[in-house]
Amino acid sequence: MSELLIRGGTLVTAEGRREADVLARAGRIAEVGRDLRSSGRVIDAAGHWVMPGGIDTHTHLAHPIGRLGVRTADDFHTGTVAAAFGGVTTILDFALQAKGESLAAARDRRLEEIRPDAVIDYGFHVIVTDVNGAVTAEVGDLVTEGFPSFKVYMTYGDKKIGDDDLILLLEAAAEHGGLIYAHCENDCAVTHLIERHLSRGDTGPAFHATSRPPEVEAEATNRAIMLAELAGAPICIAHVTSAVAARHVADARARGAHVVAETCPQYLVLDESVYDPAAGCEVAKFVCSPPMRARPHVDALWDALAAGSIQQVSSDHAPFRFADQKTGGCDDFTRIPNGLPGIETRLPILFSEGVSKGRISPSRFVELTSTNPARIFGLYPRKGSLEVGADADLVFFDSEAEAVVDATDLHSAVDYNPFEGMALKGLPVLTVSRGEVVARDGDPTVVRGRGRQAERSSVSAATLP
Ligand code: DUC
Ligand code: ZN
Ligand code: ZN
Repeated sequence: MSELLIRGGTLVTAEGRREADVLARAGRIAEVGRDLRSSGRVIDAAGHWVMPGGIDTHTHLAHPIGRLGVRTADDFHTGTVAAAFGGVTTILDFALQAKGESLAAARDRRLEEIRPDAVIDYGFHVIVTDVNGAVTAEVGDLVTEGFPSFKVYMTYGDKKIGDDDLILLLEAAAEHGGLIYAHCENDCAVTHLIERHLSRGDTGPAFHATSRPPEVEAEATNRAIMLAELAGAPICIAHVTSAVAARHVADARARGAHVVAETCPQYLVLDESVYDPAAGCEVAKFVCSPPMRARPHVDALWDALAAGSIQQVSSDHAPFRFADQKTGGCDDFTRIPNGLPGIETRLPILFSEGVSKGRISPSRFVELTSTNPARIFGLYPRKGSLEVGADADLVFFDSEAEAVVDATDLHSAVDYNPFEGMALKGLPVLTVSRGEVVARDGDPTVVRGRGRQAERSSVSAATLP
C-alpha cells in the first residue's frame, strides 16, 4: 500500500498546534505522532505549518450564471488545478436544476461533467429552481445518497424561488437531514432598483452596486432565517457582506436558531471604492452579487469572524474573463456576468489579512476554511481534520513567505484578478490530496480526473458549528 510520511512539521488544526509527523497510507491518515517511520516517500515539512486541506464549499465551475446564462470561464480541470495551488483539497460546487427536471437528473448530469476533469475531491449542492411535490419528495433520497445540501436563490431571474416554495423546501430539509444554503437578496427591491437606474440612464458598471444596497440583503437574510425557524430547519446563509445581515445571523444564533453563515475574502478586503465611476468599464471586474460594501461593513464582518457568528469563509469563485465576458456590459450593468475569481487566493488572502495581521489565530483560520465547512456540509471528520482515519488531505503553509497577487501566476482561466497587486504574507506551498502531492512549486503534477466524489452525511443541528 502506498505511503507518504510528512516529517517535522507543525500541525495546526481547529483544536490547536503541535509538533508531529503524519503518516498517510492508502490515502488516509494512518498515524500521527513523533518520529514516525516509513519505507515510502518522505517529505520534510520542517519550518512549515501542516493543516487540513482547504475546503471551498462555494464554487461555480463551468456554470451558466445570470439572466444571459454566461458560463464561468473555469471548467472542472482548470478550476480544480487552481484550487489545488491555492491549498484546497475539496470543493463543493453546484448542480442547476432545469425547470421541469428532477433533482436526481440534475445531479446525474453534473456528475458526468465533473468526473473526467476534477483533480481534487468534489461534491455539490443542487440548486433548486422548480419546487413541486415530486421535487420535495426527492429530498430524502438525495440526502441519503450523499447530497445533503440544496442551494436556493431568493433573487436571480428564473433561478429564484418564492417564499412559498422556500417554506416547502425548508420543511423537506428539516424532515430528512438536509441543509438549505440561501443566496439572500430581496428580489422585488433588486428588480425595482435596477429599473429605476436604467430609466434614469444610470447604466454604467458602477451602478450595479447601488442597485443592490445592504438593505436588500439584510431583509432577505432575516426572512430566510425566520422561515427556517418556522420550519424547524437549519439554514446556511451564503456570502454575508453587510453589518445588518451579520447582526441578523448573530441574533438568530443567540436565540438558539440553527443558523450558520459564510463570508468571502472579497468582502473582507475590498470595499465599495472598487465601484468608482471614474474607472469606467474596469469596474466590471468587481461586479458580483451581493456587491462590496462601505468600510464599516467590512469591519463588522471581521468582528463577526472573531466573535464566531460567521463560521466559514468560502470563495464564491465565479470567474469571467474581462476581455470578452465582463466587457459585454460596459454600457449596461445588467449584462455583466456577476462573479469574481477567488478559488486560488482564498487561503493566502485570509491567512495574510487574518493570521499575519493578528486578527484571527492559526486555529481559527483552519476552522473557517476547512473544519467548519466540513462540519456544516456533512464532510466531517473524513475531511477537515487530521485525525487517524481522515483522508490525507493537507496543505503546507510557509507563514513567512511573501508574494504579490499577479493574475499571470495563477491557474484560473481568466485574464485578471480582483486582488491584483495585493501583498501577501503566508502562502500555501504544497498540497496533498488523499496522500498524493497535487500542487507544489508552480508545477502541476496531477492526473486529470483523479478527484473523487467526497462522501457526505446528513446535516442536523448537532453537526453545525
Ligand atoms: N453571485 C455572484 O456574483 N456570482 C455567482 C452567483 C452569485 O450569487
Ligand atoms: Zn450567491
Ligand atoms: Zn455563488
